[in-house]
Amino acid sequence: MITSKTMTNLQIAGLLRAVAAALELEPGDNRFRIIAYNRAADAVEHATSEAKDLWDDGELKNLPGIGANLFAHLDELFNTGKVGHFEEILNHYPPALFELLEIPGIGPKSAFRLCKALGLNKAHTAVSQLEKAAKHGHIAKIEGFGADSQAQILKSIKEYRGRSVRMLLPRALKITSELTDWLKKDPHVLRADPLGSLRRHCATVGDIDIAVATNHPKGVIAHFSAYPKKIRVLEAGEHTASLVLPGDCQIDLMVQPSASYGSLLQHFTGSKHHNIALREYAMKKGLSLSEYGIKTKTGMKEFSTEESFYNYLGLEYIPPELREDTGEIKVALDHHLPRLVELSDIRGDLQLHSNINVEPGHDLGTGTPDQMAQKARELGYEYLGLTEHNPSVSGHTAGQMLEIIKIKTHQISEANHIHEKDHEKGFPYIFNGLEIDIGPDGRRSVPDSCLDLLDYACVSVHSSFQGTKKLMTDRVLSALDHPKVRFFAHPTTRLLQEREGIDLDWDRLFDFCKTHSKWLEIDAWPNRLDLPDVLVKEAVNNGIGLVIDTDSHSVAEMDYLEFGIWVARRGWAAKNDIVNTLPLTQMRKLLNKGGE
Ligand code: DGT
Ligand code: CA
Ligand code: CA
Ligand code: ZN
Repeated sequence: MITSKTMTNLQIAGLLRAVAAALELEPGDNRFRIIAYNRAADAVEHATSEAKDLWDDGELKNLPGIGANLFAHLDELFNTGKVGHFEEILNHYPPALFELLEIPGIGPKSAFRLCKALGLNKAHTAVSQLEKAAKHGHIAKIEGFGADSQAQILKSIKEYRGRSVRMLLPRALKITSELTDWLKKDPHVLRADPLGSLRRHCATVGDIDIAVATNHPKGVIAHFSAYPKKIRVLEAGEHTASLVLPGDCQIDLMVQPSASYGSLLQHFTGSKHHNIALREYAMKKGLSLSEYGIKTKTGMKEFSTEESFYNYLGLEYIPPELREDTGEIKVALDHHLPRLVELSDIRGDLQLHSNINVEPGHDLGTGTPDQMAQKARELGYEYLGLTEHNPSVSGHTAGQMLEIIKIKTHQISEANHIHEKDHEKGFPYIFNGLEIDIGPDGRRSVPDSCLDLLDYACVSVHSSFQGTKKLMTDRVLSALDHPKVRFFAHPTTRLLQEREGIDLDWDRLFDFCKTHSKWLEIDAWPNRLDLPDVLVKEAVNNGIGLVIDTDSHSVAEMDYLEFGIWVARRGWAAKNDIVNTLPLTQMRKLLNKGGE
């Protein structure tokens, strides 16, 4: 394995996983080290900053999942480009072995035996050599393998080659709701609920897991396996089954009777790290956890609900979004979990693009202000904010921009005036906002004279994504520095599965927001979900106000707000942390004050 001083997070995660795999083959009991390495790999892979940058800034130690030992190894890596201890372990095994581990179903032990039997040594060709050997029937002849595992390996290689990326939530939710409709056609299905990352509302989902409560597991598994949209049945056992749907989407089903349904939900909601931590906590109390219940000295206790399961352990109920082993067990033990924000707490949407033609450089909305207000009313909001993109810089002089904003301001005040009598009857109030591009030099893309006409503005980066952390942060802070600019929209600029986003000095940004009462947006657009959950948690810890909005460019998209709620919940946000849970009267006061 080639290592260097400048390894990326993904490469480091791969390195740590390789060491964990090698440790499985090393003599002695390495269980805890294997867990620690895999865990560190996850932590590094999911970190929002590059480990190298954290190390540069002396902050690598604070990354959860990196203990003293691992820190010493990474320190060596960034200093010298190598980790002596890793090399010593990895050198016991051929590079081909680590490549075979990419194939689903092949673990370190089988990979080792395959490499030995087939003489596989080099990386990069190992998978094709394995495939060739399987096609020629060589694998069936290796001791401990046989024809069945040979066929399975061929299938898995095919899957590995066509492996799809993780799913975004709207697709996962659609698939789940269609499948749930199908499941409910079977009268023996008493309940059906999502599990895993989908239930925890992670930004992306690897596969879909579903729980069913039933007293007829056999029949339910048969009904599930007969799902008309399936491509094939991967597995159908007594309590579990798996299907593949078009687009390489896997669905895992777990069934159990109602009496133990609570522990089933708990066990397969995960996350893996939460479950490991919970298991350790329970073990200290002499209890052992499983999907069937809690084993005590006197026998097995069953739980029909998750609440009773957690309560039995002396913990308050932990909402799925918090189950990531970031301190939730300790806080639940003290009964101090926040009451997480809910969709019904939201009083208005503050980032909406209507079709008021402000001649923007990009993306005008399609709905009229009235249509958007009507939709806001249906959603039960008291207000909405229209934040079209600023008039394009290249196409307008400062004077022309001011004229355009004057017209928009007039249009919005007319709309409010027409509906004035209706406000008491629930017609929402429209705020006059604007989404302003942050220029490469940190300048706002409209003259300040325009801002004077607005109720508020938000600023955001839509171009020039490259730049050092310092430069990018300077840019953002400079653009935020105006009393009418109330929040920073889609702060990382990430596009899930497309663009990683910009590098900012978050501590500096948080400090600035705190000192100047600026808010950060949680953009609920499912491809953005920006701020990401991990940063939401930091913002909440720093006492920074957050705005959850949809960034809608059409009326229908206004339904997406709940995706933002989930991100906020994953970041431990309570109602008080979310600015747009304030009622209209308070929001008006807050915006009219400017700068406060
Ligand atoms: P994903 O699918 O990659 O987005 O992430 P999850 O969290 O849905 O993970 P998944 O589908 O592998 O497993 C679902 C949950 O089941 C996981 O969060 C932890 C829990 N779990 C508990 N025991 C086991 C086990 O033995 N195998 C698996 N695969 N999951 C287990
Ligand atoms: Ca899953
Ligand atoms: Ca699964
Ligand atoms: Zn934007």
